[in-house]
Amino acid sequence: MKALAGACAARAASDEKADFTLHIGPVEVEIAPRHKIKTTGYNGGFPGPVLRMTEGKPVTIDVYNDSNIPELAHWHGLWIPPEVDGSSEEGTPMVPAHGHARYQFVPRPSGTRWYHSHIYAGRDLNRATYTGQFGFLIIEGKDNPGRYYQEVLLALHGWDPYLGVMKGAGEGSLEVAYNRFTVNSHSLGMGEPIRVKEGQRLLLRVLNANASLFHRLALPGHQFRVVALDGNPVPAPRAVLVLEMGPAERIDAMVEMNHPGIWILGDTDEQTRKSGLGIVVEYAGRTGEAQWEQPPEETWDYTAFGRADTAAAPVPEPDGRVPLVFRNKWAGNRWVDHWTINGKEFPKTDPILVRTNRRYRLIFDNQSDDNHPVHLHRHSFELVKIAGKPTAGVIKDVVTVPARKQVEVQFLADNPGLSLFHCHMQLHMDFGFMALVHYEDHPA
Ligand SMILES: [Cu+2]
Repeated sequence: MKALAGACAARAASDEKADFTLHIGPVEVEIAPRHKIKTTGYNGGFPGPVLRMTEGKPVTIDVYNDSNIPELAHWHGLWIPPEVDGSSEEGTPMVPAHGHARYQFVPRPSGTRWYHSHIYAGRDLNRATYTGQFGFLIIEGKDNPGRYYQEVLLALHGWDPYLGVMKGAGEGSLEVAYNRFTVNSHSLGMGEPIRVKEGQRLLLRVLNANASLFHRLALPGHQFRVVALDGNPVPAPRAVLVLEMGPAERIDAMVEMNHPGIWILGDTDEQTRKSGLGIVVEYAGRTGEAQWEQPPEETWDYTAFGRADTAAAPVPEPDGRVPLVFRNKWAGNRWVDHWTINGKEFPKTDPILVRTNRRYRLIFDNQSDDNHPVHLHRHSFELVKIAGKPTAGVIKDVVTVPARKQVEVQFLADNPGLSLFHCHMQLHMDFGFMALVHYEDHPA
């Protein structure tokens, strides 16, 4: 089907009604008593509405931009054309201030996806992913087996951002920090709890919609059985005590409700949890204060969910290998670092050249002291090696490359057109950490 975007409002009015409508505009949300967040959101609040689609069934989305700046909504994790992907770097037209765009595409693949603003913010922390412009986009598989669980969607976000010199970051470099946090629309204890019954099974779909921070979550007395990463079922579902996720990552986890009480599902970092990052889980018939217990130290390891037989059945050799070296460039004391890929800052970064239907190994070499959650648009990739450890079968669209480590992923170039590759930390992507995939056999 033909991809359309940027149609004018008059034209849309004469067309069929859209399946979904988003209004971008100013919102005011009381995340805690006497603490209102004034930001830009979708349809009057945050998170935006849950967009539920069926894999393979075409959808029409109308986006009305009632804000004063040109905006873009990016449909994160979908295999759709660049004209509708929601990235100006790929050629998607901006939604003008007080303008409108209509998007039509075929949603795939199935799983936990999301949508968010995809514009430049720079040092303006009232823009892009710092705002309330984020929401779940769930693509149901064609043969969805009936639900035997209660589904709970949790989107994590940080508020009142500021630029400051952080402990542990590059010496003297500015990073973004946050004074408040929310899970969905409220700080810990301020919204409705997750109400459960003993013996019930929950499917948690967790999204880290923070513009720059990693989060580690625990629920005292319970285990998370991780069944999907970035919405894609993992070969080896496994129970863990702590979920760790970088910006833009999603985790689907089953939780058996077998430990009655009132609990805090929250960030393992005390300061972050006390600043709001958590939600109360309340068993029927239980009352009292919500309880927290610090979980034991546990290392998050993507390869734990991968295929164990990598020696016998390794990921096939690629048609091409693309080494990508990440470095920061000191810009001065109390300045924001710049970022380079193979020595160059976007838009001067070298294109990643591919040909249709060939397989490419991206070799990420992080020569910086930060962890980077890197994202490839319009494609999914398979994890091949994490810090020297081989794996296979874990399919993602964001992967965290740990500081001073290497990560290898492989993808099939089967979706021609420009595709953006970038660090999902807003400050990093805005200060150089982006590159474009070019299909040599389909010049843009
Ligand atoms: Cu980064």
